[in-house]
Amino acid sequence: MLARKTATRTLILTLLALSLSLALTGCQRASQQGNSAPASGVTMDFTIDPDPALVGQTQAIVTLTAADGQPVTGATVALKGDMSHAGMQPVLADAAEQDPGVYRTEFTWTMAGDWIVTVTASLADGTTAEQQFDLSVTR
Ligand SMILES: [Cu+2]
Repeated sequence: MLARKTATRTLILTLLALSLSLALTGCQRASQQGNSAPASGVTMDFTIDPDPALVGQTQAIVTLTAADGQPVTGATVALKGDMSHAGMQPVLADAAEQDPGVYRTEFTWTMAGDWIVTVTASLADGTTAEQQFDLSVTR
């Protein structure tokens, strides 16, 4: 009798722990909505061409503007695309400066759905600006 009670309690605890961990992983990304502002005073703009994004290869354009309105030149700009669900490889790309303050790269969306693009700009003055952009990709 005592052994059976313990077994039942163990089962309940296991189920509780399992459902809790599922709930946590399911909500992990939902709390990251909205764009986080970069700390350095640099304004970061992220656009894609074509827009709206379709699955496959597109152009991703990052524009960096200083607080005084001048283009931010000489930065190293890295992009990382994550989908809102777990279990996918992130898509990585480095953008090259095409015009002053305008950084461009080819970017391949590997699946339709909601993406979170993290843009990290290492600036010439040694500081780093990072911002996340939400993007929906269709077939
Ligand atoms: Cu996916």
